[in-house]
Amino acid sequence: AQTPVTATITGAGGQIGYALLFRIAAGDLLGPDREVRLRLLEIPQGLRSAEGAALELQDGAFPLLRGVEVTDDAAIGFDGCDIALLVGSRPRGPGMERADLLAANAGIFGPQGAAIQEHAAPDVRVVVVGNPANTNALIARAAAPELPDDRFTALTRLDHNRAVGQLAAALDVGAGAIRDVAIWGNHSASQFPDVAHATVDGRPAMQALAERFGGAENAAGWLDDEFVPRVAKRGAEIIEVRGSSSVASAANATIDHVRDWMLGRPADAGWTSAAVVSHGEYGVPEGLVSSFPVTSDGSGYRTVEGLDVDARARARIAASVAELVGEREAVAGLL
Ligand code: NAX
Repeated sequence: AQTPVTATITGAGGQIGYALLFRIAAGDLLGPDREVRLRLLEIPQGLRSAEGAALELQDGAFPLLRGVEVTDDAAIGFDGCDIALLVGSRPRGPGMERADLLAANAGIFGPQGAAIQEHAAPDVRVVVVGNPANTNALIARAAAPELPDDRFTALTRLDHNRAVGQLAAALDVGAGAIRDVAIWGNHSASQFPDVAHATVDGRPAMQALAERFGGAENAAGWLDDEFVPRVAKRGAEIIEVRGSSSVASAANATIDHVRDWMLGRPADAGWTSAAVVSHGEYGVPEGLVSSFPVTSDGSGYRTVEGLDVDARARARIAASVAELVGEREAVAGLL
Protein backbone atom coordinates (compact mmCIF):
# COMPACT_ATOMS: atom_id res chain seq x y z
CA ALA A 1 0.00 0.00 0.00
CA GLN A 2 1.10 3.57 -0.61
CA THR A 3 2.12 5.59 2.42
CA PRO A 4 -0.59 7.91 3.71
CA VAL A 5 -0.47 11.50 2.50
CA THR A 6 -0.23 14.21 5.13
CA ALA A 7 -2.47 17.21 4.44
CA THR A 8 -2.23 20.30 6.63
CA ILE A 9 -5.21 22.64 6.74
CA THR A 10 -4.74 26.05 8.30
CA GLY A 11 -7.87 27.79 9.54
CA ALA A 12 -9.34 24.31 9.93
CA GLY A 13 -11.68 25.55 12.66
CA GLY A 14 -13.33 27.98 10.23
CA GLN A 15 -16.15 27.54 7.76
CA ILE A 16 -14.23 26.45 4.66
CA GLY A 17 -12.12 24.18 6.85
CA TYR A 18 -15.24 22.46 8.14
CA ALA A 19 -16.48 21.82 4.60
CA LEU A 20 -13.04 20.72 3.36
CA LEU A 21 -12.20 18.23 6.09
CA PHE A 22 -15.09 15.88 5.42
CA ARG A 23 -14.53 15.88 1.66
CA ILE A 24 -10.86 15.04 2.18
CA ALA A 25 -11.66 12.33 4.72
CA ALA A 26 -14.14 10.82 2.26
CA GLY A 27 -11.37 10.42 -0.34
CA ASP A 28 -12.37 13.21 -2.71
CA LEU A 29 -8.88 14.76 -2.70
CA LEU A 30 -6.71 11.85 -3.79
CA GLY A 31 -9.09 9.07 -4.73
CA PRO A 32 -10.39 5.94 -3.06
CA ASP A 33 -7.01 4.21 -2.64
CA ARG A 34 -5.01 6.81 -0.78
CA GLU A 35 -5.03 7.15 2.99
CA VAL A 36 -4.75 10.64 4.46
CA ARG A 37 -3.45 12.06 7.72
CA LEU A 38 -4.93 15.43 8.60
CA ARG A 39 -3.16 18.18 10.53
CA LEU A 40 -5.40 21.02 11.60
CA LEU A 41 -3.41 24.19 12.26
CA GLU A 42 -5.24 26.99 14.02
CA ILE A 43 -4.61 30.03 16.15
CA PRO A 44 -5.50 29.63 19.85
CA GLN A 45 -8.99 31.16 19.40
CA GLY A 46 -9.78 28.60 16.70
CA LEU A 47 -8.49 25.50 18.46
CA ARG A 48 -11.74 24.42 20.11
CA SER A 49 -13.62 24.62 16.86
CA ALA A 50 -10.92 22.56 15.11
CA GLU A 51 -10.94 20.05 17.97
CA GLY A 52 -14.69 19.71 17.58
CA ALA A 53 -14.26 19.03 13.87
CA ALA A 54 -11.64 16.40 14.73
CA LEU A 55 -14.14 14.66 17.03
CA GLU A 56 -16.71 14.61 14.26
CA LEU A 57 -14.16 13.27 11.79
CA GLN A 58 -13.56 10.38 14.14
CA ASP A 59 -17.32 9.83 14.26
CA GLY A 60 -17.35 9.56 10.48
CA ALA A 61 -15.31 6.32 10.70
CA PHE A 62 -13.78 7.18 7.32
CA PRO A 63 -11.83 4.17 6.03
CA LEU A 64 -9.16 6.38 4.40
CA LEU A 65 -8.57 8.64 7.40
CA ARG A 66 -5.43 7.63 9.26
CA GLY A 67 -5.50 10.22 11.99
CA VAL A 68 -6.21 13.83 12.86
CA GLU A 69 -3.96 16.11 14.84
CA VAL A 70 -4.92 19.59 16.02
CA THR A 71 -2.27 22.16 16.87
CA ASP A 72 -1.48 25.86 17.01
CA ASP A 73 2.23 25.23 16.45
CA ALA A 74 3.30 25.58 12.81
CA ALA A 75 6.36 23.35 13.36
CA ILE A 76 4.04 20.49 14.32
CA GLY A 77 1.33 21.42 11.85
CA PHE A 78 3.65 21.33 8.84
CA ASP A 79 5.87 18.46 9.98
CA GLY A 80 6.21 16.07 7.04
CA CYS A 81 3.33 17.79 5.26
CA ASP A 82 2.78 16.77 1.61
CA ILE A 83 -0.09 19.13 0.86
CA ALA A 84 -0.57 22.47 2.60
CA LEU A 85 -3.99 24.08 2.30
CA LEU A 86 -3.55 27.60 3.63
CA VAL A 87 -7.10 28.67 4.37
CA GLY A 88 -6.79 30.69 7.58
CA SER A 89 -6.06 34.37 7.10
CA ARG A 90 -6.74 37.73 8.65
CA PRO A 91 -10.04 39.19 7.44
CA ARG A 92 -10.42 42.90 6.86
CA GLY A 93 -11.55 44.54 10.10
CA PRO A 94 -13.60 47.74 10.42
CA GLY A 95 -11.68 50.73 9.06
CA MET A 96 -8.76 48.57 7.93
CA GLU A 97 -6.98 49.85 4.81
CA ARG A 98 -5.85 47.46 2.09
CA ALA A 99 -2.21 48.07 3.02
CA ASP A 100 -2.93 47.13 6.66
CA LEU A 101 -4.71 43.99 5.50
CA LEU A 102 -1.77 43.00 3.30
CA ALA A 103 0.69 43.66 6.12
CA ALA A 104 -1.36 41.69 8.68
CA ASN A 105 -1.44 38.75 6.30
CA ALA A 106 2.26 39.02 5.57
CA GLY A 107 2.66 38.41 9.29
CA ILE A 108 0.81 35.09 8.85
CA PHE A 109 1.99 33.83 5.47
CA GLY A 110 5.67 34.77 5.91
CA PRO A 111 6.13 32.60 9.01
CA GLN A 112 3.99 29.84 7.50
CA GLY A 113 6.12 29.80 4.33
CA ALA A 114 9.27 29.58 6.45
CA ALA A 115 7.78 26.77 8.56
CA ILE A 116 6.81 24.87 5.40
CA GLN A 117 10.36 25.13 4.07
CA GLU A 118 11.76 23.92 7.37
CA HIS A 119 9.33 21.14 8.29
CA ALA A 120 7.30 19.97 5.29
CA ALA A 121 8.14 17.12 2.91
CA PRO A 122 10.65 18.21 0.24
CA ASP A 123 8.04 17.87 -2.52
CA VAL A 124 5.29 19.72 -0.59
CA ARG A 125 2.61 21.46 -2.63
CA VAL A 126 0.99 24.59 -1.25
CA VAL A 127 -2.31 26.21 -2.19
CA VAL A 128 -3.34 29.50 -0.62
CA VAL A 129 -7.08 30.02 -0.22
CA GLY A 130 -7.05 32.75 2.45
CA ASN A 131 -7.38 36.23 0.98
CA PRO A 132 -5.75 38.22 -0.47
CA ALA A 133 -4.79 34.81 -1.84
CA ASN A 134 -2.38 35.71 -4.66
CA THR A 135 -0.24 38.04 -2.59
CA ASN A 136 -0.38 35.76 0.44
CA ALA A 137 1.04 33.03 -1.80
CA LEU A 138 3.74 35.41 -3.03
CA ILE A 139 4.68 36.13 0.59
CA ALA A 140 4.79 32.45 1.56
CA ARG A 141 6.87 31.71 -1.52
CA ALA A 142 9.36 34.49 -0.69
CA ALA A 143 9.77 33.08 2.83
CA ALA A 144 10.73 29.65 1.44
CA PRO A 145 13.60 30.47 -0.97
CA GLU A 146 14.95 26.91 -1.00
CA LEU A 147 11.73 25.50 -2.44
CA PRO A 148 11.03 25.77 -6.17
CA ASP A 149 8.47 28.27 -7.49
CA ASP A 150 6.10 25.62 -8.72
CA ARG A 151 5.23 24.46 -5.20
CA PHE A 152 3.31 27.65 -4.47
CA THR A 153 -0.11 28.36 -5.91
CA ALA A 154 -3.21 30.35 -5.02
CA LEU A 155 -6.80 29.33 -5.61
CA THR A 156 -8.64 30.76 -8.62
CA ARG A 157 -10.40 27.48 -9.34
CA LEU A 158 -13.55 28.80 -7.69
CA ASP A 159 -13.57 31.69 -10.17
CA HIS A 160 -12.94 29.20 -12.96
CA ASN A 161 -15.78 26.95 -11.85
CA ARG A 162 -18.07 29.97 -11.52
CA ALA A 163 -17.25 30.95 -15.12
CA VAL A 164 -17.94 27.41 -16.34
CA GLY A 165 -21.21 27.39 -14.41
CA GLN A 166 -22.37 30.70 -15.89
CA LEU A 167 -21.49 29.66 -19.42
CA ALA A 168 -23.19 26.30 -19.04
CA ALA A 169 -26.36 27.95 -17.71
CA ALA A 170 -26.44 30.51 -20.53
CA LEU A 171 -26.08 27.80 -23.16
CA ASP A 172 -28.32 25.32 -21.35
CA VAL A 173 -25.71 22.55 -21.32
CA GLY A 174 -24.10 20.57 -18.51
CA ALA A 175 -20.89 21.96 -17.02
CA GLY A 176 -19.07 18.92 -18.41
CA ALA A 177 -19.69 20.14 -21.96
CA ILE A 178 -17.52 23.23 -21.40
CA ARG A 179 -13.75 23.23 -21.92
CA ASP A 180 -10.89 25.72 -21.94
CA VAL A 181 -12.28 28.65 -20.00
CA ALA A 182 -9.53 30.76 -18.39
CA ILE A 183 -9.26 33.08 -15.40
CA TRP A 184 -6.44 35.62 -15.67
CA GLY A 185 -4.93 37.84 -12.98
CA ASN A 186 -5.93 38.38 -9.38
CA HIS A 187 -8.56 36.55 -7.32
CA SER A 188 -10.47 39.81 -6.95
CA ALA A 189 -13.07 41.79 -8.85
CA SER A 190 -10.32 42.83 -11.32
CA GLN A 191 -9.88 39.26 -12.62
CA PHE A 192 -10.56 38.51 -16.28
CA PRO A 193 -12.72 35.45 -16.96
CA ASP A 194 -12.01 34.63 -20.62
CA VAL A 195 -14.05 32.42 -22.94
CA ALA A 196 -12.27 33.34 -26.20
CA HIS A 197 -10.79 29.83 -26.50
CA ALA A 198 -13.57 27.94 -24.76
CA THR A 199 -15.54 25.20 -26.45
CA VAL A 200 -18.98 23.75 -25.83
CA ASP A 201 -19.40 20.15 -26.87
CA GLY A 202 -16.32 20.69 -29.06
CA ARG A 203 -17.68 23.82 -30.78
CA PRO A 204 -16.29 27.32 -30.20
CA ALA A 205 -18.20 28.88 -27.30
CA MET A 206 -18.22 32.24 -29.11
CA GLN A 207 -20.17 30.62 -31.93
CA ALA A 208 -22.66 29.03 -29.54
CA LEU A 209 -23.08 32.36 -27.72
CA ALA A 210 -23.66 34.23 -30.97
CA GLU A 211 -26.46 31.78 -31.78
CA ARG A 212 -27.89 32.05 -28.28
CA PHE A 213 -27.90 35.85 -28.17
CA GLY A 214 -28.68 36.60 -31.82
CA GLY A 215 -25.32 37.63 -33.25
CA ALA A 216 -21.68 38.10 -32.34
CA GLU A 217 -22.22 41.67 -31.17
CA ASN A 218 -24.95 40.71 -28.71
CA ALA A 219 -22.80 37.84 -27.47
CA ALA A 220 -19.89 40.24 -26.86
CA GLY A 221 -22.30 42.55 -25.01
CA TRP A 222 -23.48 39.71 -22.78
CA LEU A 223 -19.87 38.77 -22.00
CA ASP A 224 -18.87 42.34 -21.10
CA ASP A 225 -22.02 43.42 -19.29
CA GLU A 226 -23.18 40.24 -17.57
CA PHE A 227 -20.80 37.32 -17.67
CA VAL A 228 -17.54 39.00 -16.67
CA PRO A 229 -18.97 41.15 -13.83
CA ARG A 230 -21.13 38.32 -12.53
CA VAL A 231 -18.18 35.92 -12.28
CA ALA A 232 -15.83 38.56 -10.88
CA LYS A 233 -18.37 39.69 -8.26
CA ARG A 234 -19.91 36.32 -7.52
CA GLY A 235 -18.43 36.28 -4.01
CA ALA A 236 -20.39 39.44 -3.15
CA GLU A 237 -23.55 37.98 -4.71
CA ILE A 238 -23.25 34.87 -2.54
CA ILE A 239 -22.83 37.00 0.58
CA GLU A 240 -25.88 39.05 -0.33
CA VAL A 241 -28.14 36.10 -1.09
CA ARG A 242 -26.88 33.62 1.47
CA GLY A 243 -25.96 36.02 4.24
CA SER A 244 -22.53 34.42 4.47
CA SER A 245 -19.54 34.01 2.19
CA SER A 246 -18.90 31.08 -0.16
CA VAL A 247 -18.02 27.99 1.79
CA ALA A 248 -18.97 24.67 0.17
CA SER A 249 -18.15 25.96 -3.33
CA ALA A 250 -14.79 27.25 -2.07
CA ALA A 251 -14.00 23.91 -0.44
CA ASN A 252 -15.09 22.12 -3.62
CA ALA A 253 -12.79 24.28 -5.75
CA THR A 254 -9.89 23.68 -3.36
CA ILE A 255 -10.40 19.93 -3.74
CA ASP A 256 -10.54 20.28 -7.54
CA HIS A 257 -7.32 22.35 -7.52
CA VAL A 258 -5.32 19.89 -5.44
CA ARG A 259 -6.70 16.74 -7.08
CA ASP A 260 -5.87 17.98 -10.58
CA TRP A 261 -2.44 19.11 -9.38
CA MET A 262 -1.57 15.80 -7.70
CA LEU A 263 -3.28 13.29 -9.97
CA GLY A 264 -3.36 15.17 -13.27
CA ARG A 265 -6.41 16.09 -15.29
CA PRO A 266 -8.19 13.59 -17.50
CA ALA A 267 -6.77 13.71 -21.04
CA ASP A 268 -9.97 15.12 -22.54
CA ALA A 269 -10.64 17.68 -19.80
CA GLY A 270 -8.80 20.64 -21.34
CA TRP A 271 -7.34 23.37 -19.19
CA THR A 272 -8.27 24.73 -15.86
CA SER A 273 -7.14 27.90 -14.06
CA ALA A 274 -4.74 28.37 -11.17
CA ALA A 275 -2.69 31.23 -9.80
CA VAL A 276 0.96 30.22 -10.21
CA VAL A 277 4.31 31.99 -10.00
CA SER A 278 4.82 33.88 -13.27
CA HIS A 279 7.96 33.43 -15.31
CA GLY A 280 6.96 36.28 -17.57
CA GLU A 281 4.28 34.45 -19.56
CA TYR A 282 1.92 36.81 -21.41
CA GLY A 283 3.88 39.79 -20.09
CA VAL A 284 2.97 39.13 -16.45
CA PRO A 285 5.97 40.30 -14.38
CA GLU A 286 8.15 37.51 -13.08
CA GLY A 287 7.50 36.38 -9.53
CA LEU A 288 3.89 37.56 -9.31
CA VAL A 289 1.37 34.88 -8.38
CA SER A 290 -1.18 35.39 -11.12
CA SER A 291 -3.95 33.24 -12.54
CA PHE A 292 -3.36 31.60 -15.92
CA PRO A 293 -4.90 28.82 -17.95
CA VAL A 294 -3.00 25.73 -16.85
CA THR A 295 -2.74 22.03 -17.58
CA SER A 296 -1.62 19.27 -15.26
CA ASP A 297 -0.30 15.77 -15.87
CA GLY A 298 0.20 15.19 -12.15
CA SER A 299 3.78 16.45 -12.02
CA GLY A 300 2.86 20.13 -11.73
CA TYR A 301 0.70 22.91 -13.12
CA ARG A 302 1.96 24.21 -16.46
CA THR A 303 0.84 27.48 -17.97
CA VAL A 304 -0.75 27.10 -21.38
CA GLU A 305 1.50 29.15 -23.62
CA GLY A 306 1.15 30.61 -27.09
CA LEU A 307 -2.53 31.52 -26.90
CA ASP A 308 -3.68 34.29 -29.13
CA VAL A 309 -4.82 37.01 -26.71
CA ASP A 310 -6.47 39.98 -28.42
CA ALA A 311 -5.91 43.62 -27.48
CA ARG A 312 -9.09 43.88 -25.44
CA ALA A 313 -8.26 40.81 -23.38
CA ARG A 314 -4.67 42.01 -22.95
CA ALA A 315 -5.91 45.28 -21.51
CA ARG A 316 -8.14 43.49 -19.00
CA ILE A 317 -5.36 41.15 -17.98
CA ALA A 318 -2.97 44.08 -17.63
CA ALA A 319 -5.42 45.88 -15.32
CA SER A 320 -5.65 42.91 -12.98
CA VAL A 321 -1.90 42.35 -13.09
CA ALA A 322 -1.38 46.03 -12.23
CA GLU A 323 -3.39 45.39 -9.06
CA LEU A 324 -1.08 42.49 -8.22
CA VAL A 325 1.96 44.71 -8.81
CA GLY A 326 0.45 47.26 -6.40
CA GLU A 327 -0.09 44.54 -3.78
CA ARG A 328 3.49 43.36 -4.17
CA GLU A 329 4.73 46.94 -3.73
CA ALA A 330 2.62 47.30 -0.58
CA VAL A 331 4.37 44.32 1.03
CA ALA A 332 7.80 44.84 -0.54
CA GLY A 333 9.37 45.91 2.73
CA LEU A 334 8.10 42.76 4.42
CA LEU A 335 9.41 40.17 1.96
P1 NAX B 1 -13.49 31.73 8.75
O1 NAX B 1 -13.34 33.04 9.42
O2 NAX B 1 -14.73 30.93 8.98
O3 NAX B 1 -12.26 30.80 9.14
C1 NAX B 1 -10.95 31.25 9.15
C2 NAX B 1 -10.21 30.45 10.20
O4 NAX B 1 -8.82 30.77 10.08
C3 NAX B 1 -10.60 30.80 11.63
O5 NAX B 1 -10.96 29.61 12.33
C4 NAX B 1 -9.35 31.44 12.22
O6 NAX B 1 -9.17 31.14 13.58
C5 NAX B 1 -8.28 30.80 11.38
N1 NAX B 1 -7.01 31.53 11.31
C6 NAX B 1 -6.81 32.87 11.29
N2 NAX B 1 -5.49 33.14 11.29
C7 NAX B 1 -4.86 31.96 11.28
C8 NAX B 1 -3.48 31.60 11.30
N3 NAX B 1 -2.51 32.51 11.35
N4 NAX B 1 -3.16 30.28 11.31
C9 NAX B 1 -4.13 29.34 11.31
N5 NAX B 1 -5.45 29.64 11.31
C10 NAX B 1 -5.80 30.92 11.30
O7 NAX B 1 -13.28 32.00 7.19
P2 NAX B 1 -13.67 31.07 5.95
O8 NAX B 1 -15.04 31.36 5.51
O9 NAX B 1 -13.31 29.67 6.27
O10 NAX B 1 -12.68 31.65 4.84
C11 NAX B 1 -11.28 31.46 4.93
C12 NAX B 1 -10.55 32.32 3.91
O11 NAX B 1 -10.89 31.94 2.58
C13 NAX B 1 -10.85 33.80 4.00
O12 NAX B 1 -9.64 34.52 3.89
C14 NAX B 1 -11.68 34.05 2.75
O13 NAX B 1 -11.56 35.39 2.31
C15 NAX B 1 -11.04 33.10 1.79
N6 NAX B 1 -11.78 32.75 0.59
C16 NAX B 1 -11.08 32.55 -0.55
C17 NAX B 1 -11.65 32.13 -1.73
C18 NAX B 1 -10.84 31.90 -2.96
O14 NAX B 1 -11.44 31.57 -3.99
N7 NAX B 1 -9.51 32.06 -2.96
C19 NAX B 1 -13.12 31.96 -1.82
C20 NAX B 1 -13.78 31.76 -0.48
C21 NAX B 1 -13.23 32.60 0.62
O15 NAX B 1 -13.76 33.90 0.52
